[in-house]
Amino acid sequence: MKRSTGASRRRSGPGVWAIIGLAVLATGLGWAAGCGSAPEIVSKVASGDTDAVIAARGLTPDDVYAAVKTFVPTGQKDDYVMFSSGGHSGQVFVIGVPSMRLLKVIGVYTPEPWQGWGYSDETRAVLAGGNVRGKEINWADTHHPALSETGGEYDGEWLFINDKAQARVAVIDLRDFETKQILNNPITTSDHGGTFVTPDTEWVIEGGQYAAPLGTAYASIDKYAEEYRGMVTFWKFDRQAGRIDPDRSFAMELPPYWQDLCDAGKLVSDGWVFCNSFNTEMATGGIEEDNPPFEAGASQRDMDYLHVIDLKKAEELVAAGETVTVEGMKMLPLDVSAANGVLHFVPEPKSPHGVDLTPNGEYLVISGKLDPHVTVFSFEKIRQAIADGAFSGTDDYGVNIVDFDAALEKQIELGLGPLHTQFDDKGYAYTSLFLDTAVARWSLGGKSAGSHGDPDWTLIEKIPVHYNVGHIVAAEGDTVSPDGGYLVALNKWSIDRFLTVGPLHPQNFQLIDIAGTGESMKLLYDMPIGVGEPHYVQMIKADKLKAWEIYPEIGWNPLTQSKDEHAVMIGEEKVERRGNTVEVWMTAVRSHFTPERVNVRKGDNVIWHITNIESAKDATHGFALPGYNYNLSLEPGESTTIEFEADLGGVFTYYCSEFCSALHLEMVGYFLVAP
Ligand code: K7E
Ligand code: CUA
Repeated sequence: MKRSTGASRRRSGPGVWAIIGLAVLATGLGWAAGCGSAPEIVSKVASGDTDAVIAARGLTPDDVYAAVKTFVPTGQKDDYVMFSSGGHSGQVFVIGVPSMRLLKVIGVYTPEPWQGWGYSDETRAVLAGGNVRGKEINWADTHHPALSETGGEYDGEWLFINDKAQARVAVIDLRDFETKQILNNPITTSDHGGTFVTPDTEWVIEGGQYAAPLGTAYASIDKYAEEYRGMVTFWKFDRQAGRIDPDRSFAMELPPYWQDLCDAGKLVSDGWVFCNSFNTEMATGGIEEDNPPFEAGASQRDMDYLHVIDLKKAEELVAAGETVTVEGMKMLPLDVSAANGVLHFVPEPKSPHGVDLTPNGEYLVISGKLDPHVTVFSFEKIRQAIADGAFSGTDDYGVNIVDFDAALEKQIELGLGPLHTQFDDKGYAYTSLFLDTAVARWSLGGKSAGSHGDPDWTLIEKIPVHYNVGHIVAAEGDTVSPDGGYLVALNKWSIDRFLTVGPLHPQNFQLIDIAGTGESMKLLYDMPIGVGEPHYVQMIKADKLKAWEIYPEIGWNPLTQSKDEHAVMIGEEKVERRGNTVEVWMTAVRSHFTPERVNVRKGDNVIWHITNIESAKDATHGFALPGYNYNLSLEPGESTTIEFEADLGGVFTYYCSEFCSALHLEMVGYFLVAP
């Protein structure tokens, strides 16, 4: 085989060529029936056609390595699945790794027509759970998806995600990848430190962002210190019901600092929660009145406060009735938390953003956006300092401040603009550097030291990414046992990377190989994504997901995850009139709806039950009712009911909007609305 592009520069060069030969061969054999015999393909590889392609496309050995490492042949499946925030789309993207193929878009906060999300009565009711004081909101700013955990490991059962803009949280069932619940936090207007879960998912954490008067109250901004407040909410997740139970949830009142990200303790720190903050200056803006602008006013101090929350103690106080109620939400008042040692502060430098716990739960990695170091606190030292009363003072609200040096384990200089940190299986940490546009690999020391053989707490290498990187995600990289292998940098915009598609640039997910040790990170793949802005992503082993391929029973209601009382079985189809109400029992099967005619009078109340009675995996039917804004996606076995007033007169065709069979175009019926 001819070596065309300096393969000898790579240690693994010959191996690469062998691998690509095998990959091409394997692919070729898969296609053998349609594309010539196996011997022909062997001779194609042997004759150097692969080299010719590589040469013609100008690929380097690194490119070929990356291609082989990420290529998932047709029919084969990915090793990992990423759940990505859909940013402003209010959705969740499901992406395979290493292929970086988009597998699904889950409708969450915004309608998604293909899935009928927001185009049936039941899904509209879920969306309405996110109304703000009764007002419909049809966008979101989703930031942080959180997979449910058991013992600090992803269990593949549930997914949660927040909406920063409206302080909402959503619950997605990973049996059918559908959203089941949306809640609007009644005491605040924005959030950010969510969603994060405790190691057994008893609590879904939602930390606030911009301080405001609690609930629906109004207060002049001159009363900022007295009347404005931050918060963190602990939403109780009922796994059996598959829902958050607001009645068993509670919030904690916090000072009007801007709480940012949170992380839940695990293993040694289980039962504790950590949220950082900025704007402890309590800047209130007002540049038009000669005040410092927010970006300066909120960055004057060298230190802000890491909030250290004793969740177990908070639960006890809530159980003891030490709460007040704000807009129906139980809330632990700030003075109660401060007096009972539920809340402590640790000074943290400098404009902090990410707080990430090491896999053993012992160290907290804090990234200050304006500090080239990451600051590592020891949980044990923090707890000891609290026990010893090693405080450097209290803040204006009476919260004890743990002495910085008493909590500090290490500061490691990584580069400019550190944001977020993830971990691997070898004892490395990875931190995104926004201003450097790079990802730093560094070795953990102390009780987290791994098998990498590098000295403790040391910067090992940086890999440039393209372009401004926000979060990063490693395989199961925020759990108690990260996998290593792959890391994805979530870059904001992608200047000069792809074909120009106008002045709004795609976001760019870059897949990085972190399987090796030392200075060996390799960029593998660029995945532009034309929907923004995805902030955070989690990556789970594919075999942990146990999603259904069809619903378990004919007549299934996805909202209750049980058989629907109005399910229509074969032979039960009918149309009944009672006064001004017309009730329709309909089945859908390839390739017809039964009944095929529904006659009503204008102004009638129509109740329409539809069941897809199929049990074949590829037998989804749509139900489009033009003019009435319905488009249902009825997966095999699914049943739903819609109810509406027949307020548009005329003749409408309801039809199947999913290309389900050769006679799909004939899967249609007439809805006749007589005057
Ligand atoms: Cu964008 Cu986690 Cu909301 Cu950092 S956050 S980037
Ligand atoms: Cu059913 Cu098309």
